[in-house]
Parts: sequence; structure tokens; C-alpha cells
Amino acid sequence: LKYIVVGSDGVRAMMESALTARDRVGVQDFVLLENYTSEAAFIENLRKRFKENLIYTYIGSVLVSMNPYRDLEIYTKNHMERYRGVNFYEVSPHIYAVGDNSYRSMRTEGKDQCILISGESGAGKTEASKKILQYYAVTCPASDKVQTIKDRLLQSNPVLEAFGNAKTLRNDNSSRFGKYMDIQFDFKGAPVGGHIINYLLEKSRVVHQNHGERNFHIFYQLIEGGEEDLLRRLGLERNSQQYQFLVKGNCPKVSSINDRSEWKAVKKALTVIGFNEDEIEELLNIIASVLHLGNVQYGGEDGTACITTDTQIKYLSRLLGVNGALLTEALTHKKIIAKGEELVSPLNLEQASSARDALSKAVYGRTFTWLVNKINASLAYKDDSSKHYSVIGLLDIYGFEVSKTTGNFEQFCINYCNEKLQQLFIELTLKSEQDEYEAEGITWEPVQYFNNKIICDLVEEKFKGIISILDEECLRPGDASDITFLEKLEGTVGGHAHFVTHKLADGKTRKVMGRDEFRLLHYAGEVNYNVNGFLDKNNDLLFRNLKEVMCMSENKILNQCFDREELSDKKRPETAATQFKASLAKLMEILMSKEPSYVRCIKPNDAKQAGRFDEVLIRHQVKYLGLMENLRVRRAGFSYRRHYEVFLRRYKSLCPETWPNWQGKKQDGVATLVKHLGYKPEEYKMGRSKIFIRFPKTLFATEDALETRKHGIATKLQAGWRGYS
Ligand code: AOV
Ligand code: MG
Repeated sequence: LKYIVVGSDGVRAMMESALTARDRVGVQDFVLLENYTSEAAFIENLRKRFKENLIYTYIGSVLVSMNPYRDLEIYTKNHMERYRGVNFYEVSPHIYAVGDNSYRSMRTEGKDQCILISGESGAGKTEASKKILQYYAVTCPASDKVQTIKDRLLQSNPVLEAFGNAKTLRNDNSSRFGKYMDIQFDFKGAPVGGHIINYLLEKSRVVHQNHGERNFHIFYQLIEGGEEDLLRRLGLERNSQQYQFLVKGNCPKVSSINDRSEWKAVKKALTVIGFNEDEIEELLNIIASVLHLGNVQYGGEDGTACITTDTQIKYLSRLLGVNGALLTEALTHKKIIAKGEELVSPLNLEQASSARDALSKAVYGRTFTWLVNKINASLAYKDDSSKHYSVIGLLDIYGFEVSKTTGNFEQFCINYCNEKLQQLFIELTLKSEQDEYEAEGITWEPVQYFNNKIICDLVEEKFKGIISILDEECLRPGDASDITFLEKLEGTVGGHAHFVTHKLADGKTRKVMGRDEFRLLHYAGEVNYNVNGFLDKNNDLLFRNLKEVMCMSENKILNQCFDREELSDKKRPETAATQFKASLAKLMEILMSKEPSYVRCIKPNDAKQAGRFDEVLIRHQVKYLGLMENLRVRRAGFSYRRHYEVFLRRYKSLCPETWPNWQGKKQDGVATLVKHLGYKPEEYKMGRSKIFIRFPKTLFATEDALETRKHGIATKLQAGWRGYS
């Protein structure tokens, strides 16, 4: 190969242009940052890239994703093709690269994968998980049968979002349930099935919404989009503000949401998933019933509740397929069985309202679970001839909710869930890093992390964790209340470094905190929780007579949701928090058994606005997500590692002995290559299958040499074209 001489000025200009590009768009992997311990440099890199709409950056194999709050043209079919089967480092960072990498690992190593997406509410987790699913739907092999499954997998999203997402202050489409989805692939790598596990739906939203928030999307979709005769049949008016369960947040419309077109999408999705007409009808009967229930008004003298108008009961009786008189009775009386005898006593106004709310929540919550089961049935892998399949799991949960106002029981659960995930991240990133050095026969020194295990323990430890104490109060007969629960907490975990109440050690009180609050110092920030409602929500009880009525329902869905066996069950059901804790423990087990990939989502501002880089907010997330430590671990030993084959393929042109092809062992080729490049012994180590490079500047120099060479060739070609050669 002959090079044209461009003169030393020309070379400098070319090198400078390569460098300026890096100056402008930053580095695509944080490990390449010169000043890797500097948080300022980290943030600056994020800022540069964000400004150029480069929302993705790696820390090694972890993908950091910034929510752009605008539609970027980076999710086209062309983009998908570009990432298919290509090595992580050869193309710019992308969520598709993560998807593709997991897919390839699953295919080549035969190991089940999982992709863990974390970040606070509104950071872009749900969008990321949808992008990955779309990537598989488009790029994986397909036959007719597979196409059906692909369609169903994709269409499960609009349905679950309609019933399980809502507008909150933080996110117009906030997931109010946790979701873990397995995608099952056959031996050809085609998606052939799926399975979803859902976690604790925030069902209190059915009866109450904070100011500026809405109930679940489906209610507004039905009211806005439902056809005239459908609404007539359901007895609904086309005005969401008529319904008590939809007015609490004073937020009927959201500019980013078109309820009417969503309604159409949801109906179509239900059909694709395989719901028949009857099932859709019964499902909508239930949704309408919840709205009617919300409008049941109580009145009554002498303190006992009675229902003042029978309009709602008439609709409810028809839509739920229950006896109106029995329902009325159950909404105003309570029945207990004592010593084999039935005792019926009237409810006062407050008790009756909460019975009505409990029924509404139970009906909605159980219907949601039914919906997930129904979707699972339609996604089930049906090929009996070969039961074997590999799995990629996608985890998209509700993000951490930091708020200036106080949180409630549900937020406590949501944030606890995020603590657990962070714990898993810490264990697995450290562990896998260590494992890799070990496997490659390289020694290293571990880096210190803030370990949030202490907070997980505070919440979940047996006997002395917050959940145990809550359960204890829930089971205690007599005067147990939310306040006695708080007192018990003070007595038990009062001295804990991550737990605070209004009481100060010297007996004085902290003025800024309410007497019915406790504060947890979460890994991601401080949150105050108001104990009001903790006992009730944790007990999650429904009066016996309401259950009895529901068990008689002729609505086929409810019939499956309310089982007569519940009535004869003597054992007390597990509390909500304990069930949640157990389901999270199981989730951790599932995730630990798979090979993880991480997507760490960052929210650029609180205003849901494009182009706004709120540095304070971002710095806080970088801190609590542990990204700096993550980077340090990655850099502590060797910041860069590449399989010999990949390294050789990329840089072989830089050495006459390896160019155009190296005939011997790849490892020997790499050894020859780096010797030629002048790598010093302390700069790298040769592992069993990879080369480990300690300093990024070594790799930088090599990258620059490659760049210069490419430019050299380009200049030569250009010059030739201009006729100068
Ligand atoms: P979350 O799942 O992390 O919050 P979402 O994925 O719902 O957050 O993202 C919130 C909103 O940000 C979306 O509705 C989009 O408008 C926008 N957005 C996110 N990612 C992208 C992207 N890649 N491109 C364009 N817009 C995006 V929560 O469920 O509240 O924890 O609980
Ligand atoms: Mg979400």
C-alpha cells in the first residue's frame, strides 16, 4: 500500500478533526474518559451527548440512557438492521445493542438472559423495554405461527398499560404495577412464547388520586372513546367528571394523551391477544361497575348508612350479575361469624364508604390479575414436541418515587422494590466483574460501594424489619392502629441510621415532620411516609358478605376472581406487604439464575421537557445509581477488554504482520500487533480469551491511529478523484 504524503500539518489537522469530534460528542463509553474519577467530567460527557441527541452511553457493558422527551429517529428498521449481530463496540451505543447482545449470548452460550431496566419514575424504563421487545419482534426469525406470538407479545403492552398505567405528577404514562416478562425462544432463535409476572398493582388509585393525577387510563379511554350504544348499555355518560372515582385529581385531560385513539388501540390489542366478544363485554361491564360503585352515595340518620338512590345499584346488579338487594345489604352491613353464628351489624357512614372502596379495589385488582393470566394463556408456548426453550427476561418496574409530599403505603412498597433491585445490581456487577478477572486469570483490587443492604434489611428483616412490625400490628387484636404501628417502629428501629421520625434523641420533636410520619433514607434519597392507611392496606380485607355476593356473580370473569373456597378458608391470608416481599424474593431468584444486562435510565428534568439538562437532578441520579463506582470498578483493574478475535479484526490494519490476515492463533496475532504498536508491559495483560487494557489512553492512541489511517486513505482517494495523485 502506498500512502500519499500530506505533510505533518495535514496529519495534525486530521488528528485534530478526530479529536474535535470527540470533544463535541463526548466519549461513547465512560471508561474512555481521561478523568474517570471526576463526577464533573462524567456529567459533562452526558451533557455533550445529550445536546447532540446522543442519549445512550456505555459504562463497559452497562447502558446509560437519558430520556430525550422527544421522538428521535433512531428506532427505524434500518437502525435495527445495523445492530443485528454486530459487536457491542463497533457501533454507537443503543438499546438495540443491549437487546442484540443478550440475544446472541443466549444463542451462542445457551444461557438464559435478563435485561434489568432501572431508574426513577419517568426516566424511560417502560419505553426501553418496549424498544427491546420491538427489536426482537422485527429481527428474530419468524414463521406464521411465530408471527402470531410476536403480535401478541407486542399487543400485550397497550392492554396492560391501559389497565395498569396512569398519569402521575412524574410521568404521564406511569407504570403502577411491576412487570417481569419472559420471552421464550425456540432452538432456531424464534420467539415462540412468553410469560408475564405482575407485581403489586397500586389499586388505591381506583378510589383516590392525588391532585394533578388520574385514575388508570382505561376509565378515560372507555368514556372518551366508547361507542354511543356501548356507553348506553353500560349506563355511562361521556363525561369523566360525573364519576367520583375520576374527579379526585381534578385532571380529566392530559395533553400528551389521546384517550380516544388509545381506546381503539386497546380494543384492537384485546382482539389480537385472543379475547372474544363476550370476554370484552364482561371486562367492560366490570370497568363500568367500578365507576358506578364510586357513585354510590350513602346517607342515613342515627349514624347507620343507607344507600340514598338506587340508580347505581340497578346498573351494578345488571353489570356484575348479582342480586341488587344482597349487594345493597352487603354495602351497608357487615357480617361476621362468631362461634358458628352469623352476626349482622349495620355500618356507619364511614365504614360503609370504606367497604364500598374496598370492594371497588378488590374488583379492579383481581380483574387486573385475571387479565395478566389471560394474556399468559395466549402467550403460552404450545409446542409439545420440544418443550425446550431459552429465555430472555425483561424487567420493567415502577421507578423510585422521590417526592416532596409524603408517600403512602404503595410508595413505600415501590421504593422498597427499587432498593432490592439496586441491591441486585451491586451484587451482580461486583460479582461478575470479579468472576471475569478470575476466569481470565487476572488479579485485581475491589472498589468500595455504598451497599444499600442495610436499607433492605431495615424494611424486610424477619421479626425486626418494618414489614414484620407492620404485620404484627395488623394481627394484634384490640387497639392496634396506624399510630400504634408508628410507635412500635420507633421502639424497634428508632435508632437505625436510615430511619427518622419527629422524635429527636433528646426528647424534643422535629418540627418539619408530622407526628404520623416516618422517614426512610433510601439509597436514592429521603422520603417521608405517612402511616395513615398502612394497616388497612396491608390487611387488604373485604367484608365477608361482600365476598359472598361477588362469589355469586354471573359475570364470568368475576366468577374466576372470587372463589367460594375463600369463604371457608379459616386461615388468615398473608398481608399485602408480606406477599410483596415474598414475590420480590422470588423475582431476585429468577434474576440471579440468568445472565444480566443493565440499562440505567436517567431523567433529565422534572418538567418532562425536551432539551432541558437539569444538572442538579442528573448529578443526584448519577450518584445514587452508583454510576461513578460502577465506572471505577470497571477501571480499577483494566478499563477495557476485548476478545482477541475482535481486537485483531478491528486493528489488524495497523501492523504489516497482521494485515491483511493473521494466519496463526488470534492471541499470538494480538501479541504481535500490540508489540508493533509499542504497548508497554504495564499497560495490558493477556487473559485466556481477551486482552485487558489498563489505561484508556492506550486504546485512545490505537483508535486515533486507526482514525488517522482511515483519513489517510480517504484523503488519498479524494486526492485521486480530484486528479492530484
Ligand atoms: P418509566 O417507565 O421509567 O417511568 P417511561 O418509559 O414511561 O418512564 O417514559 C416516560 C415518558 O418519557 C414516555 O412516555 C415518553 O414520552 C418519554 N420517553 C422515554 N423514553 C423515551 C425515548 N427513548 N424516546 C422518546 N421519548 C421517551 V415509571 O413507569 O413512572 O417508573 O413508574
Ligand atoms: Mg414505566
